[in-house]
Amino acid sequence: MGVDHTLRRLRHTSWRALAPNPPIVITWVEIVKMSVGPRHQRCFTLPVPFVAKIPFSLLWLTLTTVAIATEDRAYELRHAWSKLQFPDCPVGVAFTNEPSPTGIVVLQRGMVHVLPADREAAVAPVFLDLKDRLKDEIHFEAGLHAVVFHPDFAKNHRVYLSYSQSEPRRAVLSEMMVREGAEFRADPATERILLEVPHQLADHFSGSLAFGPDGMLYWSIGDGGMRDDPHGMAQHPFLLQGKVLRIDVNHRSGSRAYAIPPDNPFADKQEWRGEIYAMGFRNPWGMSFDPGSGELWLADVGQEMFEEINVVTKGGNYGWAERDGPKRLMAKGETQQAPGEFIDPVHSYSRTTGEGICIAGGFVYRGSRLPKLVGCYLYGDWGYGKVWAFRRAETREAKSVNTLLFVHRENEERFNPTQICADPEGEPLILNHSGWIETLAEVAK
Ligand SMILES: [Ca+2]
Repeated sequence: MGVDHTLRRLRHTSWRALAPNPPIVITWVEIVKMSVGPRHQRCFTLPVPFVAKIPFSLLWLTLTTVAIATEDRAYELRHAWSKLQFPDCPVGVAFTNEPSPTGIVVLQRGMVHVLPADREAAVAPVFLDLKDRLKDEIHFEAGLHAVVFHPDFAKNHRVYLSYSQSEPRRAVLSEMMVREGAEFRADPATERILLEVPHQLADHFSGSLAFGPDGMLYWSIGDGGMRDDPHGMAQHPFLLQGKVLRIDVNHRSGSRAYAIPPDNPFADKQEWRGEIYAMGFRNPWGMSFDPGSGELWLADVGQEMFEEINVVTKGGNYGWAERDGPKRLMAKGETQQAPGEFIDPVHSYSRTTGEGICIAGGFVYRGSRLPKLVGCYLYGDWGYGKVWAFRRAETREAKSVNTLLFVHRENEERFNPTQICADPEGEPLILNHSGWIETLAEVAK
């Protein structure tokens, strides 16, 4: 998951502010003023010397106070399953590609449950229990990251998993079977490891999975977890970190447990890993194909400036760690870059103006229940408890529109969206860190 960075950044900032000679200069501190009214939210930027004089208690208060909105909301959250609060953080959902789809919810510490067709059901049967396998995956972003069904699941009963492992630390992609005739449950004894990617730190795993309309499996992998990607892994053509991979799970090439599609952008280049579909990502989280256009949308959690949304194209380079959102990464200074070398996000928002602190992607809404949102990319911010709809401009002359749909209020149930997904009807399922799965409803006027 992409959320650990938020907590670490706050802690680091506090300690560095308290040190007599901060090793890293703090350039701003956000103070969010709360008041009642439509223009409720203001941010102040304080210069560094002033920050250094703020007592610890006040500094902590300012750094951990997040935006509390009080303006009217056009949309509200409702529990999508009224009686199901899971005892762990939901990080993904997936549905079989059948006339009557069956859904599952993936919990970070290793359990996967069937989502009952009855939204009033009180019990969600177990689909997979990997708790024992993941017992050492205790860091905030470690654990199970995704489980998806093969597009031909009804025939081949295969599912694909993405999770972290330790000793040695790595990201794992594997295949598992649901045994025919038995209860609807994946069998760990059938697991086949497809790919393992070494990982430096226990964060920035990314780990999103999606089958494309082309039948290929896409896997996003983070940059290895270090600040500024110091070894340039996300830009390295022969490393899989900081990339979106595209593989064919129905065939094998060489001694691989999968095949490299011959139309992958670097399939025939010896100095490149043929699995790479796109590159230059930090900690991409929330990957989905727009069923309308077939485009691949992917959010990328930022370091300290920008949270971004990308539309990923074959062979595209999305900039990390040369660029941070739509700008040059500060640590890279004024070094020249070739025009067109990197693809900027279709939308980004800033941490420095109180808009949010940790993006949670996201899907393009093609449902029917929320007609004003058709064609918009729905996404959220984990830290601030926000949900937005981003409508991309259709022409060069037009402007994209980003609309805030929902903001968490202080006196409400905890709301930290970890991912925003579509159900089989294309309606939103907003995974809440608290264990609930929410959906959106228009507020009656
Ligand atoms: Ca980027």
